Amino acid sequence: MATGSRFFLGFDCSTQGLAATVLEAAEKRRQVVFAHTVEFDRDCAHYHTRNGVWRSGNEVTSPPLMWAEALDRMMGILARQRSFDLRRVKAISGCGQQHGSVYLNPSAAAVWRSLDPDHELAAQLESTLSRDRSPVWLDETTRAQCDAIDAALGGAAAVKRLTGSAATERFTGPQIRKFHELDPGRYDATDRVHLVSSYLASLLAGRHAPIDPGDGAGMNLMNISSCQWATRALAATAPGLRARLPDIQDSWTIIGTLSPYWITRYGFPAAQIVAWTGDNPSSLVGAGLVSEGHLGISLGTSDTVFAFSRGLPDPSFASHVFGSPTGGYMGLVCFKNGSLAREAVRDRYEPASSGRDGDPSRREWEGFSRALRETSPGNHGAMMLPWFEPEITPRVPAAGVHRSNLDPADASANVRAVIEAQMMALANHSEGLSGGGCARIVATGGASANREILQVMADVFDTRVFRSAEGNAACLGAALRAFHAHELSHGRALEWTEVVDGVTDPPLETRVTQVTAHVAVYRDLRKRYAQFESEHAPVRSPLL
Ligand code: XUL
Repeated sequence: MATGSRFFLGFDCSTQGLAATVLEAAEKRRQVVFAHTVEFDRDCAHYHTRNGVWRSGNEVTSPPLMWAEALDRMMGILARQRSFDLRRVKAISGCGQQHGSVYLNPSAAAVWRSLDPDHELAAQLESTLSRDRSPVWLDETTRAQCDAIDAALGGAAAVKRLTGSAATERFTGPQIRKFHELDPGRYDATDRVHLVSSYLASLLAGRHAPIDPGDGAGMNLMNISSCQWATRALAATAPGLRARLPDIQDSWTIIGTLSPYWITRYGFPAAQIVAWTGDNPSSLVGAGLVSEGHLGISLGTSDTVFAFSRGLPDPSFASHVFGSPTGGYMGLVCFKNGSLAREAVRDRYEPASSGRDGDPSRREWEGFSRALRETSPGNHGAMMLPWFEPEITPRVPAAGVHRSNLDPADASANVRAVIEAQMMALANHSEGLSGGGCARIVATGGASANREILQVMADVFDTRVFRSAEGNAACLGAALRAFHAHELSHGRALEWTEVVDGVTDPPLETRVTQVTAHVAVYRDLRKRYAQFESEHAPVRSPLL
C-alpha cells in the first residue's frame, strides 16, 4: 500500500449476489486491491431464494431485506480484511440490477437515521416496507399494464420517443401500475418507491437517495431528452406517483456521507456516498467504454449488448436508450436467457460436480469448453433456439427450446448450439448499435472468462474481442465513479478517458481475433438463424 493512498469502494447488487470492489488511488497509479461477492442463495440462505429470486407462477420477486442483509454482511467483511486501510476510504458508490423496485412507508428515513449499531440491519428495516417483496427484471407479468401505458401515451413508438423504451414488462412503471391496480391499499400506504440502486444508496447515506439518469431510464417514467420525470408518463402509470419518487439527479451527485450506523458498527470513516446507477450503465464505465465506436457485451444472469452515444441517439439505435453515468447516453439490448441457459445445457449433459455460481472458470465448465473446441463453427447446420425461460429479445412469452437438425442426445453439438444461438441473437438484434462499425468488443461477466465462448463471439461479430480487466465491470465501474465524483467535489474535473485510463484497459493477452473462414460461415448462418427465430417468435422486439 503506497503512502498517501486513498480508497474508493464500489458495490454491485446483481440478481444473484452483492459484489464489492476496492480501488486504490495512489500518486501515480490506480489498481484494484480487493474484490469479494456475497452470494444470496448460499450466504443469505434463510431467504430461500433460487438464483437470487422467488418464483410464484410467472411472478419473479426478491426480498429487499436480503439485499440489506448482504450489504451489512459485506461491510463487515470489508472491515475485517487486511488488504487496504479502511480509514482511508474516501467515497463509495454502487450499482444494482435494473428495474427492480422497493416500496417504503413514511417511517423509512427516520428509521435509517436512528439505526442501532449493536443490531443487524435487516431486522431493523422490516417495519419500513410497505411491500415485503420487490418485483425484479425477470418478471414479465405486466403485458396488460404495458398495453394500457402505450395506449394512454399514443402508442409504443411515442413511449419510446418520450422515455427511451416502449412500455416494457420488466420496467418499473408498468410494475408500479400493476401494484396500484391489484393492491391499491398498499400502494396508498407507500410513501416512496426506490430502485435497487437508490435503495441501497439510501441505506448507506441514511437518507432518501436520488435516482440517476442511467437507472431512471429503465422505468418508462423519465423523459429521455431532459432526464427528468415525464409528467405524462407518471400520470399514465399511477395516481400521486411524483410524490412517491425520489428526484432524478446527475450520476456524480454526492448524496451525503456514510451514516452513523456503518461508522460505529464497522469503523468506516464518514466517506462520501455517490449516487448509484444501474448495473449496465455502470458496466459501460468499468469496461472503459466511455467513447463511441465500441461494443460492450455482458455475459451474466442476463446477456446484454451496449454502447455509448454522445448525443441522444435515433430510436433505431437500440431497443432501450438509457442515460450514461458519464453524461450522454447508452443503447442496450437485453437477453433473458444468459447464464441460466448456459447452465441448463451444461447441467443436462454434464451434471455439475459441486456448487455452481455461473463462473465458467470453475471445474464444471471444462467439459463445456471441450465441447466447443471439439465441434466446428456452424455446427454442421444444427441450430437451437435457447429459450429455457420466456425471452425478452425477441419477445417470447412462454419458455420453449427448439432444435433444427440438432440431435438432443448429442451433448457437444448442443453445447455449441446454445453458444452460437446466443451470439447470433446478440449480433442480429444489436445491428443499430454497431451500425457505424465496431472497433472492438469488450466482454465482461462470468462467462467472459471462457475463451472458447469469446472465439464464437469474435467470429459471429467479425471483430476483435477482449475480456474486461475486471470480471465484474459493473462493480469496477462503481468504484471508478466514486473516484470521479470525489475528485469533482474537490474541484478536479477529470475527463472520463483519464478516469478509466490504466484501470480498465483489457489485458492484451485476453484478445481473441476472428478467423476469416469462420466469419464467412456465420455470415450465412445468421440469416438462417433469424429466419428460424421468426418462425417461433412471431412478436419481434420493436426497434421502433
Ligand atoms: C437490463 C436488464 C438486466 C438487469 C439485470 O434491461 O433487465 O440486464 O439489469 O442485470
